Amino acid sequence: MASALIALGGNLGDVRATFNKAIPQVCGMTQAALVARSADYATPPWGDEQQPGFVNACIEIETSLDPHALLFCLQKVETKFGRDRSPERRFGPRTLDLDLIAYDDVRIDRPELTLPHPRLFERAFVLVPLAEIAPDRVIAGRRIRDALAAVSTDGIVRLPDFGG
Ligand code: PH2
Ligand code: MG
Ligand code: MG
Repeated sequence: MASALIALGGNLGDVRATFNKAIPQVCGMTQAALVARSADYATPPWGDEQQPGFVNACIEIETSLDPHALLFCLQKVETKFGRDRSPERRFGPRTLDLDLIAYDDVRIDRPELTLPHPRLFERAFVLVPLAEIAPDRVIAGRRIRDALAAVSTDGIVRLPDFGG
């Protein structure tokens, strides 16, 4: 079994409800156990500021799928929750984004999949939820809590528990 870290994001529709439905589907489809789930965070849009704010979260799963098979499942779940890549602009609005951040200590450098995620350390919207569930995990030689300390978390707000 491998430990995979997945970042969730979205800014169209009821994103928190989407997360709550998508997470069990990811686990079911990837023969995975959910190890940890962060809180949801409201985050300012990064990369393309002309769009609504995002909700972001991270999960850790234990899976027996290899990284490519896992990526394929994540894309299927994205599509199921209304993700349509055809009209999408880079860094633009989306219903559900499921990004594979790390898979054990595996390194892959291919057009369809780079592991660990190449932009992980630039993105407070990934590091904040990740530091909640895996502060001492070392990815590409950096401890997540240290990577978080090096970025600005301005505008990121932890949301109260869902339904609470
Ligand atoms: N995802 C993007 C582009 N910008 N900004 C935030 N805050 N959160 C995201 O998940 C996000 C983004 C494209 O995947
Ligand atoms: Mg993304
Ligand atoms: Mg993505």
